[in-house]
Amino acid sequence: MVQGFENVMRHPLPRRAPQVSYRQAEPGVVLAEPGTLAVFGFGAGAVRSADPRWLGVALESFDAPAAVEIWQVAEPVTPGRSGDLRWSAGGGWLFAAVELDERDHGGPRDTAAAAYAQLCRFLATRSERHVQRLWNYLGDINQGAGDDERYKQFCDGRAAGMADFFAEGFPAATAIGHHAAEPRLQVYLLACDQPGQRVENPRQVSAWRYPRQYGRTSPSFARAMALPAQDALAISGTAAVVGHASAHRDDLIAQLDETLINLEALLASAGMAAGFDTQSPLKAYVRHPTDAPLVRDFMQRRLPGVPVLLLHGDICRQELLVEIDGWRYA
Ligand code: 3EB
Repeated sequence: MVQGFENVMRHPLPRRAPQVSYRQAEPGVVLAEPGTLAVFGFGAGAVRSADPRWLGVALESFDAPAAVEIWQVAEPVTPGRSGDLRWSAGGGWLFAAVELDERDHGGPRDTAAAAYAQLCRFLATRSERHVQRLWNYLGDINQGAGDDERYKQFCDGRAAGMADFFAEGFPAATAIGHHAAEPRLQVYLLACDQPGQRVENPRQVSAWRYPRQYGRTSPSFARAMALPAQDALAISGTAAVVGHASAHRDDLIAQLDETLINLEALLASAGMAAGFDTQSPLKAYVRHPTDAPLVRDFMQRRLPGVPVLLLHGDICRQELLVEIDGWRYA
């Protein structure tokens, strides 16, 4: 019907969320499947691919053999490159990734500024400019004291590189430290041609309002993002932070308990049913490799059946031992 068509043009159907899953598979096989927007491997041993949709994340997996993470959409996907960026787009969705060597940019601040400036410049040329979710991985994240800590320098550079691109609000994000030999900053994102809805956690001070003690530049992220069709929640890195303070120093299990309470609070805040399920892939970033079995046991006990990728990563506050991020489909 003509009237229906016009209505669709003015109020396009919300874009269905990409399907995110973990699988034991060769990247080549998954990249050949229709609708594959991105594929991620983890750690130095991951099989490589020259496809722009492939990203080798600089975090080691505690699982052997390590799974790959797959993003799939319902429509055909076009890959491309632009400067240091690799990207792919299909069905209104966009994956973009940039990897920069800090030695080419002079430290975490200027590297983050360069990465974000490139990403924002590219996004401005695209219809898929509504960033839903961002991931940041940088080396030695806790090195340096006070405002000089590398994470805080990264926060300064990220904000400078973003400039006013996220003036209406930040996307959901994760920032984790890796232990790769090369000082690489990896930033990748999921964007859409329709806006999502930012979600905050009533138990936590919004990160962009953290008091001065956490650095010159408040971290630029929302606690979660409800994707345009409200059919999935993209959950930012979530740790044992209550108010703005870290809770349960030196107590791994208490931090995990607190983190689960925060995750549930986010689901409630998003108006979603409680709990995670077999369709809700999560990642647990574990600071000390010796804690990995304890984290795995905890997750299996408290979130049975939930796919969890266990990764070795440093949380951006020295006292935090574990952080969880991921997805909940409605
Ligand atoms: C926190 O709650 C933990 O700087 O992008 C979590 C998620 C954290 C994202 C970021 C930092 C970031 O403050 C740290």
